[in-house]
Amino acid sequence: MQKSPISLCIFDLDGVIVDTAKYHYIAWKRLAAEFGYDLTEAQNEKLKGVSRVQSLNHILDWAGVTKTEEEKTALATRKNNWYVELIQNVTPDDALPGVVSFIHELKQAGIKVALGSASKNARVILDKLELSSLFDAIVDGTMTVKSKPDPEVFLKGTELTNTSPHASLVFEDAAKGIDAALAGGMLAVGIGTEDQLGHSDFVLPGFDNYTLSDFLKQLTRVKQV
Ligand code: B16
Ligand code: MG
Repeated sequence: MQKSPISLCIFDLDGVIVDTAKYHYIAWKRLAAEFGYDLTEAQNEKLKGVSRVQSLNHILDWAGVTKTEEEKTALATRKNNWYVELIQNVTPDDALPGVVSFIHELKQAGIKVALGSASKNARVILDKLELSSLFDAIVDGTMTVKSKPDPEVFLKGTELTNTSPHASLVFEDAAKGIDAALAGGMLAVGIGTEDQLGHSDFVLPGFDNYTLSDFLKQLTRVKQV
């Protein structure tokens, strides 16, 4: 098999490894209902990859509600408590189709693997999925100051694994995450649809039936080696 021009693959968590967006939605919807606002699924889509505080600010804007900083902190904490309760139900079976075997293939080929997630709960979720030990580095929302589209979360992954951003590639389901990877000088693969993620180097619907060999073929098309 051909050699990979990529030494590190960074995976976003929510929407790439596991679908926790449904739990974020339940918790945000419950919170919004408290101030009489009905959060829609379409709005929840816009919160993917967005930090907890920024998500709350968006919801308050949409609802036309103003809160003090103190109230916002209390609201975000309440939402997170509900979310944490919901993610207790996550099991290894919740990993999205094909992603775990694809990660194993990368590792067997000597390609490092890192997590780059905006979530402060990422480690708990990886533990529930029983995947933590697979990662050479785990970067989560507790380790960053700037949110995607800033590349900080992914650049930390390259630093922790001693890899150049130019030899790194990010798998992301959020448009802002793709922007972050490209801003950091990495290749970016969108997990989702062309219409949302058309600015990626290439787009996959997911990892179901996706192999290392498919990946290497697609890489040679986008990267001159
Ligand atoms: P938390 P990702 C993101 O995860 C989620 O997509 C986003 O909806 C959430 O608000 C954010 O994490 C923060 O999560 O409240 O658990 O810190 O896609 O970057 O893995
Ligand atoms: Mg995501």
